[in-house]
Amino acid sequence: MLKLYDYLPSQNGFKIRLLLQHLGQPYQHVPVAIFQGESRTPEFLQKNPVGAIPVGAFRLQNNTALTDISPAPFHIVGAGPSGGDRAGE
Ligand SMILES: N[C@@H](CCC(=O)N[C@@H](CS)C(=O)NCC(=O)O)C(=O)O
Repeated sequence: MLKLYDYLPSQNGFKIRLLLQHLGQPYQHVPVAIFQGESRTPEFLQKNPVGAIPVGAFRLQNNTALTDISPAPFHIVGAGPSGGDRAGE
C-alpha cells in the first residue's frame, strides 16, 4: 500500500489525497510535522532530499525519488515509471 508522507494543512498534500480518494485507492497517511523539523531529519531526507512533503513511492526510471509532487498523478494512475501504489513505500 502506498505510504503518503504528508502534512494535513498542505495544499500540495491535499491534491494528492484528493486524487487518491477520488480513485478509491487505499493509502497509508503518514503525518509529518513540517514546522517541528520532521521533514529535515536524516530519515526523511532519504525519502525526499528536498525536505518537503508530500512524498510517496513515486520514482523516476533511474530509481531516484520524485522530489516534486506535480507529476505524481501520472504515477498514481499507473502512467509513470513507479506504476502507482505497486511500488509500496
Ligand atoms: N513543488 C513542491 C512543493 C512542496 C512543498 O512546498 N511542500 C511544503 C508544504 S506545502 C513543505 O514541505 N514545506 C516544508 C519545508 O520546506 O520545510 C511539490 O509540489 O512537491
